[in-house]
Formats: sequence, C-alpha cells, structure tokens
Amino acid sequence: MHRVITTRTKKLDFHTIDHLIEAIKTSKNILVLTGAGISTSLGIPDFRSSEGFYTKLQEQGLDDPQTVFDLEYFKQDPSLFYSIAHLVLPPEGSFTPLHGFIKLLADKGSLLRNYTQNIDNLEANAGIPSEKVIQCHGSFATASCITCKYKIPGETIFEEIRNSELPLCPFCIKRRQKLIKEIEALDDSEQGISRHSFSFLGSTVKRSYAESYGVMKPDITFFGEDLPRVFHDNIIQDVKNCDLLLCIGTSLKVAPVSEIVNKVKPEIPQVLINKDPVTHTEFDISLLGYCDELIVYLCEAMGWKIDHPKVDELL
Ligand code: CNA
Repeated sequence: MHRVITTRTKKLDFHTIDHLIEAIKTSKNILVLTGAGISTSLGIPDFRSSEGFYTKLQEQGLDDPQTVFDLEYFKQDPSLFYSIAHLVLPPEGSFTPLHGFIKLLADKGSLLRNYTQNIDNLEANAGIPSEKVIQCHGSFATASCITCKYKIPGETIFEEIRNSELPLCPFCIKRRQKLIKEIEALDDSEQGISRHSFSFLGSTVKRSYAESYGVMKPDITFFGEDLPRVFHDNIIQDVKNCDLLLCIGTSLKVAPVSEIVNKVKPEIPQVLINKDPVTHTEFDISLLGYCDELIVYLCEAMGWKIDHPKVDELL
C-alpha cells in the first residue's frame, strides 16, 4: 500500500513510522503544506499526475497547459480558462479525511498553520479555523473584475463557470449601459464625437479583451501574479516557529511555496505524504500512497479519530 523512504542526508534520528507518530503526537507547532493531491479523492483532478489536468489539456492539443492559468493569456482570451474552470470548481460542503486530519490538529492545538496551494476552499468546509489557513494561491471564495476590481462572492459566478460561460462584471455592464444611454440622448451633431470617445473608452485603447468587457476572474493566483499578502506576512515567522513539517499531496513544483521546505531549520523533521515521489527535495520520511488511507492508518495507530464519514471504509 505504501513505502517509507528515507532520503535526507542530514543525520536526524527520524526515519521510522514510530518516529513520525511520536512527532505528530508531541509537536506543538505543526506546519502542514498541502497541494491538489489532498482533494483528488473527491474527483477534483490535480495538475501533474498522469491522470491530472495537464495531461487532459495536452490530450486536447494544448502544448503548454500552464497557459490556462497565465494572467496575460487570460486577459487576451478568458474563454480558455472558462472552458475548463468547471473541472476545479469546489464541490459544495464536502471535504476529505485528510482535511479532517488538519482540523483535528487544529482542535488539539498543534496546528501552527496550513499553507495550502489549493484553490478549492475545502479547508473551510472541514471547519479548519480560517486564521490557521493560508491560501497561498487564493481561492474561488471571491471573484474580482479584471477591469475595475469590483469584488463579489465567488459563488455568484459558479453557475456561469459550470456552463463554461464568461461571467461579466455587473458594475462594468451598468457603466457601459449608462454610457450608451447618454450617447443616445445626445443630438446628431454631438453623437459622432461621443461615439468616437465611447469606442476609445471601451476597446480601442491598449486594453485586452477581458479588460474591455469587464470579465470577472476568481481570486485565484495566476502565473504572473504575486501571492496574497497574507502569505508574505506570515511565512518567515511560521517557518522559524514550526517544529514539524508535513508536506501532503503536492509535487512541490510551484515557487515560492516549494521553497518553504528548504527554509525550515535542518533540525526540524520534514515529512512527505504523497502518491508519487518528490525527488528534487530531501525529506526525512517519504510515505508514498493515497493520503486519506495513510492518514487514517496513522491516526488509528495514534488512537486518534478523524471526524469524517469515509474513515471507517478506509480502515
Ligand atoms: P500537482 O503539481 O498537480 O501535484 C499533485 C501531487 O499530489 C502529485 O505529486 C500527486 O502524486 C499527488 N497526489 C495526487 N493524488 C493524491 C492522493 N490521493 N494522495 C496523495 N497524493 C496525491 O499539484 P500541486 O498542488 O503540487 O501544485 C500546485 C498547483 C495545483 C496550485 O497552484 C493549485 O492551485 C493547483 N491545483 C489545485 C487544485 C485544487 O484546489 N483542488 C486542483 C488542481 C490544481
């Protein structure tokens, strides 16, 4: 079912399941770094697994699948993102046993922080306190207009996302309608000039398609965008204070989150729980397998009970 690999060259006496169990039980400031792999059991594909998003997009003929999440590309052609966004839309109310485990750590007072790269907001469904979660790449919880930055609750555009439609900014739509009405109210001699300024305002200046039409974008971090401020505000202190690092369900390919691992002090145990090996970073312990199964197994060994309906099936 799973393998334990010890790879870190540093001589930490931390390489067995018993070491890991003891560390989870006794650590007071656990930093949990999570990725798409912790949500795949709900049918949300990850990016880089063989059955993930990137493979699907390549099969559809897209050479560079990262284009879908590229800000400049989105501004030119938001339809590419909206043609696949429904695939990562969070299922309402659900979460996985792994999310339940993070909640359990929070309940026991030993979760320093969960840095999640996920955008599905399932941490909230699991009831992990919001101050304990840093959504490093934003989430679908809110959406903003690419032109005027008008912010709305993310669920407002879920219906359009499900239908692969472009959600437009209600504020920009009203502004355009007002402008059109004002132009229509002008007499003929004035209209020529105003039509000219309208098209100037609306589309002929150096504005991209998305900016011209006020397309809404979920507040997830695209390539080309900085991470949310809350990440920068907390990461240095959290890395300093943590006494155990658990990286779960992530390929650790996206910086700066991937760099967290190397910033943690060498004397702090570092553990990977993942389906596939991560070979570019060293861990004291790599537990390879499905994270829900592995975490339920570890919790059972610790005498801990995750509050999730799937737990009994996994034992
Ligand atoms: P990734 O690069 O796709 O890697 C996912 C990792 O998870 C892989 O190494 C898999 O081996 C592993 N994995 C997959 N399923 C399981 C499982 N059941 N148990 C254990 N391990 C598993 O994804 P990363 O998170 O590393 O990359 C960061 C990207 C992915 C972020 O920008 C996210 O926004 C983005 N993403 C998020 C979601 C989501 O929110 N659910 C979905 C898809 C992509």
